[in-house]
Amino acid sequence: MNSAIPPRRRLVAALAVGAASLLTSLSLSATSASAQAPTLAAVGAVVAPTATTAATVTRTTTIAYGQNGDIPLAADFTGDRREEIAVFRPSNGTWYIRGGSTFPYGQNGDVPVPARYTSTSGKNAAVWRPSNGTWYIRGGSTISWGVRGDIPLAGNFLGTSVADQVVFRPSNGTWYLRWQETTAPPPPA
Ligand SMILES: [Ca+2]
Repeated sequence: MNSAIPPRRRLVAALAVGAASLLTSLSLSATSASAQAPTLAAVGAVVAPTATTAATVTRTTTIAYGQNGDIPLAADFTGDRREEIAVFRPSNGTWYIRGGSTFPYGQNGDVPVPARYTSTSGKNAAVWRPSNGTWYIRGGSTISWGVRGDIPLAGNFLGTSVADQVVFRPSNGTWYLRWQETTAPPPPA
């Protein structure tokens, strides 16, 4: 068997065959890995898991909503306990709520501060206007609280049924909180 080929040449030939086989194998492996790799997600598509444990799967997604200059917001406007993706567009003072409504509220320069200010199930659209330190709550009150230069925040800091109006004043590092609460009725006369 191959007795005409000197032993050294047989060894070289065998190595060449082995190398070719290895290259084929690597090529197949690369093709296989490529086929399994997640493709670049289209907008809104869910990307294949990037990390897994026995109990947790991490997923990512991308959603195109809004444009340059918009202020992104996350709040449950619809009252289903899930936050909507939303943006406030300063250029036209309009709120765009994904899966919800689009409506004008506020003006350029306003700071959006959505929160549950009223007893509705969802959060109210609201803006704080730096020029006059006023809160404008859609479906609620207009409240003067804060001055130009303050940073407004909305949150339930006091544990009442609705959100408080809060401003942080950078110049003195002070928080100014405003809230409403029900007092006990006066004793009978
Ligand atoms: Ca919602």
